[in-house]
Amino acid sequence: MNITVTLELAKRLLSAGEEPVSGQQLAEEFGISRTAIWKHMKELEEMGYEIDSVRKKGYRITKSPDNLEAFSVQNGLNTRKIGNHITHLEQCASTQIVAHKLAQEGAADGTVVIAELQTEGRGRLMRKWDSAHGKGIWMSVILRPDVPPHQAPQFTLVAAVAVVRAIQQVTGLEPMIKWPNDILFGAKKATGILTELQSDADGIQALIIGIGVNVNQQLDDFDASVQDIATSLSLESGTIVNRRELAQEILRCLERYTDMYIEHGFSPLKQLWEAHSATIGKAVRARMSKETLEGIAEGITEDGVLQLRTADGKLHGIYSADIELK
Ligand code: BT5
Repeated sequence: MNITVTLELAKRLLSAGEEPVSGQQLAEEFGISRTAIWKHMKELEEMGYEIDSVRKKGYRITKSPDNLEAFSVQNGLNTRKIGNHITHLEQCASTQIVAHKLAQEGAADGTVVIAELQTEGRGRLMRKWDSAHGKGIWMSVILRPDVPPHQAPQFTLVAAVAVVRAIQQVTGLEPMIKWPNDILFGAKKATGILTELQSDADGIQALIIGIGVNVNQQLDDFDASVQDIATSLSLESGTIVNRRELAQEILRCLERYTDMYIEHGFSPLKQLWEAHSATIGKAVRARMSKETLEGIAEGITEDGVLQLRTADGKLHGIYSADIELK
């Protein structure tokens, strides 16, 4: 059975929506027999699709499996550019690596790479990102904004707002953002964001925004090293969350908020970010490469720099650090 044809058939039926498509018509369009069409339908059912075969009228997909195949994410996505091109991989080392390569080869603004499994998912400073098979959303989005390189870190904050909004929308949960890149429930991390940059003398060539969302892991799906610090949307909500719906909403929100940022600057995003912040107003410890500072996180600047006031009354601008809430 040719899997590409099977998936093309799924795409064809999904684009027809509620309308059944006859076996005869599919057979003609695909240049194969009606029996072959029937066999592909059985194959799709094995993949987790639910197919209604209406006598005389044809086939209709009533439910898609929980996968992040490009066409099922694109179906009903309705974005202008983010997600127009999606590369979906069953497995890769890291979607960041794949996206960097695609960006170098000229991939369009808004191209997305999604994997079911990452064997070498990475966090900041080359830390490991645990990416269980089929349980999360492991994706990288290539953006080509016309902004100077020093604004790149703001995209991490914009992406955090987008992911929080999408999680709220799809699950009703209320996550918080810990500066700069963690999305938390209480003290436990459900999402990490990693923004990487390709730039040259002309400025930003591409931003690669890596988003890792723990969606349906149960505790023992996590690597032992993160079991105490990680959580998933399923653990928080007590239900299984539809990864496809969530991935779509993240892409929509990412488009909405990056557009807002590019048109109106950081101010409106700063307000949204602060509204979801777990950091502002709190006593924190900021570990940087050379020093550690303790104090009250007073806010973020228009540039997304964290403002930390130490006990001696001094205000420090923190550009990059690991923050511990005390
Ligand atoms: C991050 O780094 O939080 C950024 C994570 C970005 C992951 C995405 S997945 C798609 C794309 N492809 C990639 O290869 N990466 C991106 P950082 O702030 O450095 O946090 C890393 C730390 O989080 C680790 O050292 C662990 O302590 C913890 N951690 C690792 N996996 C986790 C998980 N699944 N859930 C919660 N915490 C985790």
